[in-house]
Amino acid sequence: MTIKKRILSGVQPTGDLHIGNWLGAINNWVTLQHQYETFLCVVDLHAITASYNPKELSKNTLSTAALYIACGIDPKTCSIFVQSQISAHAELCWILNCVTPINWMERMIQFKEKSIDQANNVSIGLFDYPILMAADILLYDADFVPVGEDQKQHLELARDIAQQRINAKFSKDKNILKIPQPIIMKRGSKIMSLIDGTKKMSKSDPNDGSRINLLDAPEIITKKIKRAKSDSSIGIEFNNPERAESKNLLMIYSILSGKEISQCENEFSETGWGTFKKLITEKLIESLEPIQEKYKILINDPYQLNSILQEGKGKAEVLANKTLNRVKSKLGFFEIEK
Ligand code: AQP
Repeated sequence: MTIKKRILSGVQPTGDLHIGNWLGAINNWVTLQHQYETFLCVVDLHAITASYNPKELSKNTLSTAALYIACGIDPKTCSIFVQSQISAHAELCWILNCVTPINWMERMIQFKEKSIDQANNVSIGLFDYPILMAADILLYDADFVPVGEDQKQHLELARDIAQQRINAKFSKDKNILKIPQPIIMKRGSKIMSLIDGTKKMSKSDPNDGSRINLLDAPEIITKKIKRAKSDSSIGIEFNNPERAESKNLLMIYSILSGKEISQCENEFSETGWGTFKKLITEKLIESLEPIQEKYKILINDPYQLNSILQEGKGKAEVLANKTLNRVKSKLGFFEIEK
């Protein structure tokens, strides 16, 4: 029997999951889940790095897990778990904090971008976000991490910390931590905002009209696409740098329809925005309908969801504690003799 390579990934329960999270992350996991041993985390400790509502956190955590499954993740094949349920994440994060130079962190683009939005309310947690993410990945000896464009720099950091600050410093022979490789998914790796094609579609954008949420009703989708930014040109193009919104919507259409970008470009070379918006609205509604139906069933069965998360926790915890103990032992922590 060949042993499957392992992947790990996750989404923050920071609000309503949108088509960027789906097409850029979850949809790729669905493709990869049978080829790899798959661990999927709801990263709730990351979700508190910006201001949040404690009344919503637990609800969003459950809803995110339900959406993984509604989008096609098979809980019989994959381990789905909640990050805060496994204390090894926070513990390894602290150890990694203590070996990572601060100037490595000052380069992190996502921190710079997000701290602008948060003005005077930037937490140490937001600054530390990439190290917690490194701990998430490294705890599970992940071989691969499927990442979108926006997370590439964070994975690079995780690799550097593991190699240069742990393995090279604390072990002469065998690696203490496995060095993960990225799986860069090309299509959908950056879905942009509906109201500004140069900005990433994001859960935390205060304007709900900037994104299509996975649970948006058909009439909301219709309204959002109607109001989505367009331009005065005829034809929906992909490669014109002046037309970011056209590129973004064509990309979304191409993924949802399963057609190549070039095929879509030909199909819509003479099409006006009004017609194209109608077609993409129909595609979105049709694609999200089965997800929404499955979600409704799952979220109304908290007993089943809990038992899936309980089982995922059990499998994840064994691996996480094993890695944490290996790191602590190599880094010189006291161990009680048995
Ligand atoms: N717009 C996007 N296009 C493609 N992929 C995206 N992802 C997020 N937005 C897009 C991918 O979704 C996964 C999980 O994201 P996350 O929730 O952990 O954090 P994020 O990247 O910061 O996502 P958001 O929606 O922008 O959340 P907030 O606003 O809370 O920060 C990642 O794999 C990411 O690449």
